[in-house]
Amino acid sequence: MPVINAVTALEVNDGIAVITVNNPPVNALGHAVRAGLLEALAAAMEDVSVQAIVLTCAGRTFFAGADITEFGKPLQHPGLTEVIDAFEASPKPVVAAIFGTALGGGLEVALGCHFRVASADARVGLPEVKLGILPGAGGTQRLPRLVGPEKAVAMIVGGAPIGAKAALADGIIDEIVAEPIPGAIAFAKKALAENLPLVRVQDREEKILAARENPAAFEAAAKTALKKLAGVEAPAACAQSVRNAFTLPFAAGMEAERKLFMKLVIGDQSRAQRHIFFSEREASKVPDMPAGVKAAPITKAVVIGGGTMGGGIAMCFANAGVPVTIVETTEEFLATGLDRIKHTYAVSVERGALTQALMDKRLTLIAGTTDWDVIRDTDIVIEAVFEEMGLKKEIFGKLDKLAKPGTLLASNTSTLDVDAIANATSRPGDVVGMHFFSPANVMKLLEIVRGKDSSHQSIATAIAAGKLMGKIPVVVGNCDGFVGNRMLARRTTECERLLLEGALPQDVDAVVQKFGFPMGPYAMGDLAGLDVGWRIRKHRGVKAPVSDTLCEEGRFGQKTGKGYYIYENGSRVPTPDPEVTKLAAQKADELGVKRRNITEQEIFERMFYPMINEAARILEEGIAVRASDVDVVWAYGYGWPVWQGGPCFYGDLVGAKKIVAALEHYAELTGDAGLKPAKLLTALAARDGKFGDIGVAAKAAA
Ligand code: T1G
Ligand code: NAD
Repeated sequence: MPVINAVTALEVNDGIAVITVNNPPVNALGHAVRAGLLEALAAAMEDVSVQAIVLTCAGRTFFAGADITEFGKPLQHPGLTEVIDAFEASPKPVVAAIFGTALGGGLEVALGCHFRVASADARVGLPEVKLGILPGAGGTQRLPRLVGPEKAVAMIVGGAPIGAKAALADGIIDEIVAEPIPGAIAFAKKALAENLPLVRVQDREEKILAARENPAAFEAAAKTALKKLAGVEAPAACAQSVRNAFTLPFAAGMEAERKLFMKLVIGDQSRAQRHIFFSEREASKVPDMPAGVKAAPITKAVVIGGGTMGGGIAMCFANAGVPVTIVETTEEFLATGLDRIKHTYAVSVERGALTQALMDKRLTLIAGTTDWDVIRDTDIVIEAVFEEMGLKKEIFGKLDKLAKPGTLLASNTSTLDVDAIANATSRPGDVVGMHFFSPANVMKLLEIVRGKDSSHQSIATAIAAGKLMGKIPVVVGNCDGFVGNRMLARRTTECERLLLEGALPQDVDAVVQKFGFPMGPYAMGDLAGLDVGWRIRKHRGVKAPVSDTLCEEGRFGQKTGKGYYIYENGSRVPTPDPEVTKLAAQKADELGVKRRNITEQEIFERMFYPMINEAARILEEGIAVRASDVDVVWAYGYGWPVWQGGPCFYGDLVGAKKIVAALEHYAELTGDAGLKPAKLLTALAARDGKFGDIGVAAKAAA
């Protein structure tokens, strides 16, 4: 195939020019691709034998968007808009042959073509909002002209891709074809034979006229799409740009889109979201993993314990098409666990998030037993029984006797020593922690806890199992609370102190929510159940006077109708309870703690800086190999807003110097040595350094 440049080729056959881009892994529209496309188009224009053009890619997907690694760097010409305008202006029909994903700039290129065909499993979308930007090459101006402003604002503010069938129904693609390239060639020939008009999408006004007359429907759709996104810049910019599509002429709308794009792409929120995009992909790369280590296949699974977590983990396997068996102590507990799974699926079907057929199929993959013989023939076992070391050791001892060699043995423990659990077997190399987050069938994060004897293959297999279940695996070291819970414990300690010193739960929760968390620490405690933390504190001999008393009074949170808040009549809405303030004042009096007005700024600093400090210790100890891993843990396991980048990314925005100064102040104020700045943080402050500069370091040098 004649080569245009390193990533672009052009082949002419029977009057049809096929332009193919090959830029692995996802055909990102980097500079070379853009230049190659323009050159290929010019060549096809010049070649009089060419009557129509097919645009496509080689490899696993159509263009997956602009090259995100080029953002923030000087633009190299031609820009994407220039390329799209040239294809759109072609007097020869241009047909886009879509397969895999046409995302962002990839869909924008396709919208610049006269026609689009796609394979049945293709997905198309404009996910730029997930990177803190908006479509910057005409997507907000062309898509509304094809699907109408209401649908366009939902697609662009939401960012989720849609399937080929829906895209056909919406008029985004013209035909679903069995084979993308032959299908596109056939379509091009039909266009020539039937002399189909080459209407540029930018000239199609019929779908935006109604909104121009009466924007009420659009404004309602925009309002719905923007719900719960207050304070996030990109979604609002996306909605405004779609509004421009029917209130401004095309060229003015394009200009406004470019301005919004340039403003967002240099902003902290987009930098934070791009940081999370690349960090989640980096997190499962284990620096010392020898080349050639292959994950063992996962074709069947067993979960020990069918409770809150066991049930959710079993659903993850079934959702991934892997047959799974739950082992419980009694038929009764088994029935309870299986019923809970059925109920969870039924709720998804009711909400339209799952078809009845898929629910039924998944349920056929989930079995239950009290007979441990099932362990003899499985590829992976995940234990999710009560958080008691004795019980876990007993279970792993039994697994050691029954499981065939090479079976991955994992514990879902949230706090216990994985090495101690592994040493209850004769094969500690086959043991890892696989720490899921509740609800396990929903939360994306999976902390893979590497024990001191965990083999590279066990780690590789756990990562593969996590990806198979649609999780974001992060490999962490073994310590108390691993990465996430260890940092959370610092915040929980401050929560107890702030109550004693005079802060109200609703004030602290408001500060954390204002930052972007879906829920504040007290409301989250009430949701998870205050008894979980109480059991762990008792186990460790740690006191929390206010929270312990609440638990002694049976106030476990939502599940008992009272915790830090009151939940009237089973509602999930937290209502402040003056009884809690009274209790805190009484405890403060007993402990001689002086109560005072605490500013929002102080609440903010004590909610976030101790966690960032603990992240520095975690990096010092090599429990996390990258600062970005800590950010991924918090973004996907604890609700840290992605547009705030994660604890380490955010720490860099604030600056180590400021954080160290504040921590020294609070360490003195509270007498808590745990608040003293970590060596690494002090070193970063001294050299004006950033977590982001640390990169991969087994033990980050202070
Ligand atoms: N640019 C640069 N690198 C990219 C990339 C991109 N757009 N997409 C993926 N990669 C890298 C990724 O980091 C990884 O690298 C490898 O490719 C495989 O990705 C003007 C401005 C396409 C669904 O937001 O959603 O267009 O780790 O592991 O699971 O309006 O990648 O191997 O070194 O994710 O099969 C809009 C982003 C851009 C889509 C494939 N596009 N990509 O998923 O593979 S903004 C997006 C994805 C834009 C225009 C604007 C997914 C995927 P490494 P992967 P995957
Ligand atoms: P749970 O009490 O809801 O369920 C535990 C289940 O284990 C019960 O159904 C019990 O019958 C079963 N079980 C106990 N002993 C057993 C045995 N010998 N054989 C088979 N089954 C047995 O507890 P959970 O909340 O699902 O927690 C399970 C594990 O997951 C704990 O280690 C916990 O720390 C961890 N975890 C919990 C959460 C959470 O938010 N709940 C989050 C992450 C990790």
